[in-house]
Amino acid sequence: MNKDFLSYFSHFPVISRREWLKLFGLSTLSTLSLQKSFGGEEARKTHLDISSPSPFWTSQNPFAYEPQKLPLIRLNDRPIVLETPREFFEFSFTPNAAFYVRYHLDCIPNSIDLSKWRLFLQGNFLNPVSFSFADLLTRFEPVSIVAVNQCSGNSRSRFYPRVPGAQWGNGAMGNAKWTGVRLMDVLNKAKMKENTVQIQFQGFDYGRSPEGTPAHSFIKSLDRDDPILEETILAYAMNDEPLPLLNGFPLRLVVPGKFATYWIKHLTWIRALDSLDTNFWMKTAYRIPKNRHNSVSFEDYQKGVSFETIPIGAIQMPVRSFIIQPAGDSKLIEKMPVQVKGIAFSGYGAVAKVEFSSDGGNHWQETTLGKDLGKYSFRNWHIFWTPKKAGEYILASRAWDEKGNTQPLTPIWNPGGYCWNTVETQRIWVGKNS
Ligand SMILES: Nc1nc2c(c(=O)[nH]1)N[C@H]1C(S)=C(S)[C@@H](COP(=O)(O)O)O[C@H]1N2
Ligand SMILES: [Mo]
Repeated sequence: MNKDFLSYFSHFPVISRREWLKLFGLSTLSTLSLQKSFGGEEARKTHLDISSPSPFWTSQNPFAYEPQKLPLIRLNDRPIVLETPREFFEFSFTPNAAFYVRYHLDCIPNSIDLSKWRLFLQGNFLNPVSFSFADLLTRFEPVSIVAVNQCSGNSRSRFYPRVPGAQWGNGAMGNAKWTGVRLMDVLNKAKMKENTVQIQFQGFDYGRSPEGTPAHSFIKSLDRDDPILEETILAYAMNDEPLPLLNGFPLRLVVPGKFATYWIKHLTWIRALDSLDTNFWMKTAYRIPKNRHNSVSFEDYQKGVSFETIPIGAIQMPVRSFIIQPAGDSKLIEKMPVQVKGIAFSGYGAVAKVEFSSDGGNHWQETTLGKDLGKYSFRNWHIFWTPKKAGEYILASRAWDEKGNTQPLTPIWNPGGYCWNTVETQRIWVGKNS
């Protein structure tokens, strides 16, 4: 197992051009021009082969400069998609200005008049109401929670063979203190009817496609009997500041422990539904294999073997951990202790233990956990490590949560590129000191 684990990360296996084209649904004819860029040994030596898993912590893209944001890694600009650089994860709280950004639709407002803004409760309620921003601030008890917001496709660039979708490194996540009002307090004012089965959420961003099409509106729903509704909040503050526009100003849903696709930004409409939501974003997109690691074999998938799927909201975020420092960008020195630092989290409960390995996963040592900021938060960890002699090392970290869940050592695969939580490695070089 450890051998597989190491070889997976040390080499970058290549998928044949035919397989790659098939995966992306392209015909050979239309892709003759790709042959040059993706085929041939020469290209492989000088370019990152995008059919292989990315060896980089974050994606390798130019920086973008957006209002209210530090320079962030640009995956896309229509719609805006930005990744947080690795350095910001040294802190337990991700600064608002460095927090990653993901949109599906490209029409977002440049300004919002809070005196006109309303949150509408519609559908299967006895008392459909709307609230102003001032109502939210004054008529409800404020509550705060520290919670990790992670995109379902975080680390998608690790999938081999690669899958379509934003080729995120590990930076499609962030941890913040969210303050707002309880979803249940708001729902109770509108009085859900007995036969309500789901609550639907929509923000005011939209796409240029016709109304009613998936590319016009991004809409997600949570089951009425999901216990997470009790902990879900409508947040107007992020790290004790108003939300940055790109992270959902003026109000966003915070669903602790669940993937961020449910954390609707610019929240404007809450609808009580008396039948299951069958919109594209629930029924077709964001679905995962229904099994322990939400993983299927690529070969079976290619053969068309069918598998049962569930919406990604049916699970919590699987446990993960990351080494943030050392980052492999400079040599360490033999016999000199260094502090290895990182973060861990799990959607299933508190992080119980984080282990560290300096030999590619053959031996593991327990690390020291940092401050407990709540079970849905990043948990910092560190360990002092002394490389005994010069050479190359493969560092790794592996977290366990209080439910006994841990990270797989071997890669998972699914066609959406979701739920990656395989142990991450960090290659390190140690130099001689004499
Ligand atoms: N209104 C709206 N909310 C949204 C989305 C969106 O496209 N529109 N994308 C979701 C997805 S898939 C993710 S990963 C998170 C990203 O949150 P962030 O941009 O604040 O980091 O927002 C979620 N909420
Ligand atoms: Mo996402």
